[in-house]
Amino acid sequence: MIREVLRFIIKSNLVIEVIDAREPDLTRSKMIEKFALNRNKKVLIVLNKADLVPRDILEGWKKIFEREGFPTVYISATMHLGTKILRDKIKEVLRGNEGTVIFVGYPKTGKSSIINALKGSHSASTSKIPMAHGYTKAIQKFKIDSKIYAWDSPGIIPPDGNELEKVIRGVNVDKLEDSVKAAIMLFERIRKYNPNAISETYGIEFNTPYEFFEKLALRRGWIYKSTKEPNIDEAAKAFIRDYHKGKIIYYVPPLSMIDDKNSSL
Ligand SMILES: Nc1nc2c(ncn2[C@@H]2O[C@H](COP(=O)(O)OP(=O)(O)OP(=O)(O)O)[C@@H](O)[C@H]2O)c(=O)[nH]1
Ligand SMILES: [Mg+2]
Repeated sequence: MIREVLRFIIKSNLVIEVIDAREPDLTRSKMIEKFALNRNKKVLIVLNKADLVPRDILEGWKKIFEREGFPTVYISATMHLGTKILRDKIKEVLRGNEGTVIFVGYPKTGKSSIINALKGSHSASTSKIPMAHGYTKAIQKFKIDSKIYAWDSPGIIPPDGNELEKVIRGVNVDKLEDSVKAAIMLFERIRKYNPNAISETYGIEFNTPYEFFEKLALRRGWIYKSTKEPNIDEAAKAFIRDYHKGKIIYYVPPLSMIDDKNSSL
């Protein structure tokens, strides 16, 4: 799967790396960045889900990535905020030249939502691309500007790292060995950065993560028929899915901003 992504990077002129603005450090892929830069491809970073993060924090991350040499924009694909800025940035980075763009990123960072937001009324064109197994599948390109196209199917980077990192990197919850354990790790991380996020999102009061998942399961009617116990596994999965859907508001500030403003974090 990753090989397919690398092949598209090689065929493109610009790589747009989509990351989750709540967790920029954990949802960027330095491997993909290096691969692209080594092949003389430009890399533009998009911090998506910006509706969940305050502007000064977004500006802080943008500065950090730009200092590293990556042009960076932040947007909210689902709220259609920043799409013009993104379009203009793509033009600027390509310096008026013709080009094809590939969107890459971990699952659930919002690649498809961005593509949909950018498509708007622009027409799509099709080209035949040979795929694995000897089949030829039509891969759509769509127009971003008069001379700029983007591949319609984004490159998905398989989630790697430890259990918590995999969850933050959009792993499919059904692939987790122990979804309750993983959900508790996510729960603790969210609570560290926004102590009220979970109770506010769900309107549930609790003292422990376990109690939260029990109450969530009971409220949704997820109960084992035989024992009448709450199915906390189902609740844990739903919680992780809600996180992926951008329903839980918290963010990790850049280290430099933590030191400046709030050394207790
Ligand atoms: N709050 C918020 N949620 C968003 C935003 N963009 C996408 N989402 C949500 O995040 C989830 C994933 O979005 P997708 O566009 O499907 O992400 P993707 O990167 O294409 O995901 P894969 O195809 O699984 O790799 C969806 O539930 C979106 O509604 C955003 O700007 N803000
Ligand atoms: Mg997608």
